[in-house]
Amino acid sequence: MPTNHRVADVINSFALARLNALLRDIKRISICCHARPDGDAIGSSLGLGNLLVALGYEVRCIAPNRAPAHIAWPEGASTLLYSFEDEGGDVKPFLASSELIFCLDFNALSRLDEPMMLFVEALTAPRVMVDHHPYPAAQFDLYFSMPESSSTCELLTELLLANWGQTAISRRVAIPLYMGLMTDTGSFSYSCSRKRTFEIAGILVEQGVNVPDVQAQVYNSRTLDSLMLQSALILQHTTFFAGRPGKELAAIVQLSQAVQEQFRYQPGDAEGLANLPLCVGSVQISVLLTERSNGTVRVSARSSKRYSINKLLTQYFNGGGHPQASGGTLRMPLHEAYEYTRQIFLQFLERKPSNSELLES
Ligand SMILES: [Mn+2]
Repeated sequence: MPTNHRVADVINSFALARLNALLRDIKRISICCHARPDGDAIGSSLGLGNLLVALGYEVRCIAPNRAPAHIAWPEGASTLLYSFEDEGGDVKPFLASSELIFCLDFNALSRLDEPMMLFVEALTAPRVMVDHHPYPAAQFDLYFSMPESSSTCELLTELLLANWGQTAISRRVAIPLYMGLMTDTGSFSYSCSRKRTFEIAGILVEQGVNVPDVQAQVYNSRTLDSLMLQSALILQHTTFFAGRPGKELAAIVQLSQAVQEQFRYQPGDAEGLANLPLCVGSVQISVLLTERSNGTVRVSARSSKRYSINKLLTQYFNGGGHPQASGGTLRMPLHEAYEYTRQIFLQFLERKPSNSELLES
């Protein structure tokens, strides 16, 4: 895992001065987020995009892949949001002629996935990273990195407050930022929610966010297929293991290509699925294995506060992330990925000294 020591881990006046110098006398700005964008990636992109448009810049938010509908609704999405894979709105010429590139919610260019990564890597415009994942790569010109921040949207709001003040956060800036804050924290339920997260949420509400409306747009806008997919996966394609019968400690959900076809799977349909087994009292670790059409398997792992899994994901799954929410990729068929994952987590759970504490409960 590459590390970098020039990283500014707080929003200090030196970093802000550099940002403002980069923004001076330029016109065209691209905002990029990670592949298979989530609420935090799209929310931070649109929040910053709407603010920069209000300041007079020409802006495009470019995600590697198309954003699912449940997160692509905030104002600004229809005019600013494009995907590299669709190549709509001349994204390549726009990117190539951008004078500044914001990189939001990712810490290494590889998170753009190959076609877009290779394209962006070759550009000479300065890159400003704003992200809450630990260990950023040495691929950016300016860093706003804060791993203790719940989400990129929390950190970005902090940055906007520090540089432009609360009045610059209009309703159309606040709504997407709140969406990302809400989705990355599981509606403020995950361990990443801290005092400052609620303060930031309060500021966004003060700027005009309608809380139940955002909640409904994101979570009550699913298709029947996606609900049926989720139900079928839990009923037929989830294995609970480790611990004692009835008190299993771990779960693996397998989302095969066949099941994806059966339920007309769309990106976003599995939203929240990796977390779902954690709602069982005994379950401390949950893994979603998604079979991709290119033959690889996407690994999405979640854990309770008792276990930190990001190092394990780096070591065994070509990935990484947050202590309680990490991802990776396996280059093997799904059934092998399942066996491999089960073995790794069985060993991990057996090795943990905190197991004794678990047996008592
Ligand atoms: Mn995030």
